[in-house]
Amino acid sequence: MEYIVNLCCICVVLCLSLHISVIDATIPEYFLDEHCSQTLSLNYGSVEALRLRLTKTLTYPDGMRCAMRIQAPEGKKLVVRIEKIDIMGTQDSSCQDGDFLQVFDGPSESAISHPDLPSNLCSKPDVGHFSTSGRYLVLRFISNTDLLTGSGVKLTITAYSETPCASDEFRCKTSAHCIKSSLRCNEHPSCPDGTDEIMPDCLSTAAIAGIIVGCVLVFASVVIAIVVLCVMRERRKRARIIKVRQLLQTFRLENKMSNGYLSNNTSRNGSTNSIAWIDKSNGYFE
Ligand SMILES: [Ca+2]
Repeated sequence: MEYIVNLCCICVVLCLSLHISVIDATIPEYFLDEHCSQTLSLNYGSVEALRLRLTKTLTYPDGMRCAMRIQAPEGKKLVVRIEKIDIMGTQDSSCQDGDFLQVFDGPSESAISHPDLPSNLCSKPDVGHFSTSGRYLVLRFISNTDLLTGSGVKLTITAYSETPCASDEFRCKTSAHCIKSSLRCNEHPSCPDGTDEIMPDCLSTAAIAGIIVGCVLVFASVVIAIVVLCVMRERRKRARIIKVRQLLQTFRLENKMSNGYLSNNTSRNGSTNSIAWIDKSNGYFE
């Protein structure tokens, strides 16, 4: 019984200790071809991140030349996680004869290409992320062909400040990036090392719901088990009482038999099957 009670306590404590909170998982998503020659400012209050894709449709026109600028809030820089770059075309090793994406580390297309990246990108580079040296980033897409397109581009771009982090910021575990705390556990990695989504600190809503349901089921099972055990215990108790009573009755019967006898006896007046107890002390038994 003590074990069951302890198990109940553990379940309750586990459920109560879960970090259950409503997480704003919304990061706006944009398409590069819808924002040519525009500037997107990462100034959404607590969000300060966006997801970027190349085009809204699977195909794009030939001869496309589209550049978009992204701006971090004052005093911050940008970190870009490369989820996917898959641009098809008549590719060579430098993508020069096909379609490609270019990344400029500055406010305009005249800025230098980012030093961590190839000048032209048509497939995912060796690095999975890069950071800007300032608050601006320019992405330019050029299509030279109208051949098959790839599965596209997926980037997550997040504003960050360098350590020490402010009180409303989260510090990435293995780097000096500070991102908004609201970007933690929103199912979209923003840190270069992805530690803003690390487990078990972050549990998805579905996982939390599953654990709560599991806890409830375990708790209900334990309660049912306790009820069943109590009922069985009560039944065993009653059975023991009945058995004791039967033993007492048997004992009393045997005790009486040891002091007299019970027999089908014929009465002296000739009647049959009458039952009589005759005490041994009266000498009749002999
Ligand atoms: Ca995140």
